[in-house]
Amino acid sequence: MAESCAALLTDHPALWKAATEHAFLDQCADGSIAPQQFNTWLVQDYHFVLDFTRLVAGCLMAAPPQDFNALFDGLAALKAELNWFRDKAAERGLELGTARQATCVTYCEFMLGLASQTYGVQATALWAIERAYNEAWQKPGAMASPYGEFADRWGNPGFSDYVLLLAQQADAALDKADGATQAAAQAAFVRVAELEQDFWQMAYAA
Ligand code: HMH
Repeated sequence: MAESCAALLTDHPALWKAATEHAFLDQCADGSIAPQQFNTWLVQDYHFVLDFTRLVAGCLMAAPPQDFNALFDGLAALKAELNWFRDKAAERGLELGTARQATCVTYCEFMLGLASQTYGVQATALWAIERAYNEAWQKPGAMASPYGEFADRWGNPGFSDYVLLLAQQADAALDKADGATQAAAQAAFVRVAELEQDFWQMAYAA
């Protein structure tokens, strides 16, 4: 049977739970996160989103025309998101030129490496990365000020719809794909889950 986004989630419950639940998020929800830790995440995630944007551009290079509109919408949202990160960093007096931590570098290299994979693998990774944040930022429930704005960026219903569309596109690609692409898509999903878990932890390693 062909791999699908729903099957990837049900086949790896513990891994996905670890990717989408973390003390960092719980501490944002109850307001107890140390500002330094939140700021560490913010700066590193800005660097992450720069290379994530390149991943989406790579998907556009490989995608069938019927998938273009979702990717255009994704890129437009990333334009707004990168400007929003710059605003948040300025409000907090943060230096975005700060070096990337090793975990961020590893995640960025993984994302750039996806460009040499087939579209089914790229589409699966794109979905998994967006799904991770969509789920993670919603799980703790309403967040203490000022973190509600951050939770809403990835937890809002429009973003959830976008994630569902990305799953449909990945499923359509995987449905037609050979066994090698399906195996590589599963491996990419597992790697995303591992890297997401590491990324939350990185906030505590400044
Ligand atoms: C680490 N994963 C990470 N950062 C993000 N901004 C997203 C996923 C969603 O774009």
